[in-house]
Amino acid sequence: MIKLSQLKVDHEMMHRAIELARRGIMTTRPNPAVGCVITKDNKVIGEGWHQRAGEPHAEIHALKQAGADAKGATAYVTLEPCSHMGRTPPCADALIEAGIARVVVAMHDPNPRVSGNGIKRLHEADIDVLVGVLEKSAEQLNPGFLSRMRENRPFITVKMASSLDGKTALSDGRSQWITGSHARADVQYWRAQSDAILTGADTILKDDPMLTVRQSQWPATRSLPEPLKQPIRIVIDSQNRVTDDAKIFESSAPVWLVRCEPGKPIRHAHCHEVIIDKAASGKVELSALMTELAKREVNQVWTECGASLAAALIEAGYCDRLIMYSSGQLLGNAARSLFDIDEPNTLDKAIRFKITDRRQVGDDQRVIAVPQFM
Ligand code: AOF
Ligand code: ZN
Repeated sequence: MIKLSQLKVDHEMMHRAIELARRGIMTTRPNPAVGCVITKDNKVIGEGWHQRAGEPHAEIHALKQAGADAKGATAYVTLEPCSHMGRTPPCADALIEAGIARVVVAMHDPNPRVSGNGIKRLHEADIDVLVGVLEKSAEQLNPGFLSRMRENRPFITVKMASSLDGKTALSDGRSQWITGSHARADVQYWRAQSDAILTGADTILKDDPMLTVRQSQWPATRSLPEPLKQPIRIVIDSQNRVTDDAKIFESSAPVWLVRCEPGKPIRHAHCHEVIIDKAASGKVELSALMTELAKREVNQVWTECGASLAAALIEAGYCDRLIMYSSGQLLGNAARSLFDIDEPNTLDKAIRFKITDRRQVGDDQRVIAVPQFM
């Protein structure tokens, strides 16, 4: 039996480990963000977080700080310590070698190369292991990594911006700018947490966006990740309509053109074609695209697209989170609507989301919603 006072300390320390892990959410991909705290007599003697794939894991940084004092100490880790030889050696072995006596873990690592083996190794070395402390909060650190490991597809956030009456553009397509600069700065923060920004050829041809993370638009209240890792711009271009002169090619960040067959070559050092089967609709088969993105280690996708791709993603079940910004304007009946979906026959057949967060961003409102399965 663990004493109540020890459970309280365990929560506090894991809370700190989660805070540390959060520092990595914009830089660790394709690896998960992980934090670690090492304590002796309930006093912190080492802290660490994973910073970049290829560099040491959270436990290694924390062990280094703790030094010889790690013998007999407790380690708090937000993810099961790894047991495999990846880009770096196994953390479970490092904890054992350092003489750690107790390990508190927030959640299992669903990576099939680890998946319980890290914990098993610690048990075999007679280390006292407790799993599940602040598990829900730890899960929220890495929605993309967890989705890729569990569902074999990325975690997808569909972002849309509209007027107060749910319109995204005037009937002639003009849409810049419906929401204000604060909302656009907020978008920068979400882009920076994503491995990729997904859009369609229509948006490229109509709005000609750059889709990069830009220092000039970064929210003043947050620090810019250093060094900044630009997301991959993924464009669904089923009919090979994107050409060399699109603005996305003005940035050196990677572009993946998702096509059903090869098109005219693009002169851009980091532009790659990704060939995906055509669906009956004549468009890219979304399920095949998702599998391909998982294979390419894409964890989190942020979409900035039009009404038809957004609707296709929602209808295919590839929208894990909706982020909607809305301004105070009214654009009227003839203006374009947010989602290109058919009207349900009855209200109870409507696609439903559950609103989980709502806040003011500058002059606009931001709503976060998750799909509600009935
Ligand atoms: C940990 N601590 O801080 C992280 C872990 O290629 P590698 O060596 O970087 O291993 C990557 C895998 O290790 C990753 O897919 C995930 O399963 C685990 N991440 N594990 O013990 C850490 N970042
Ligand atoms: Zn590790």
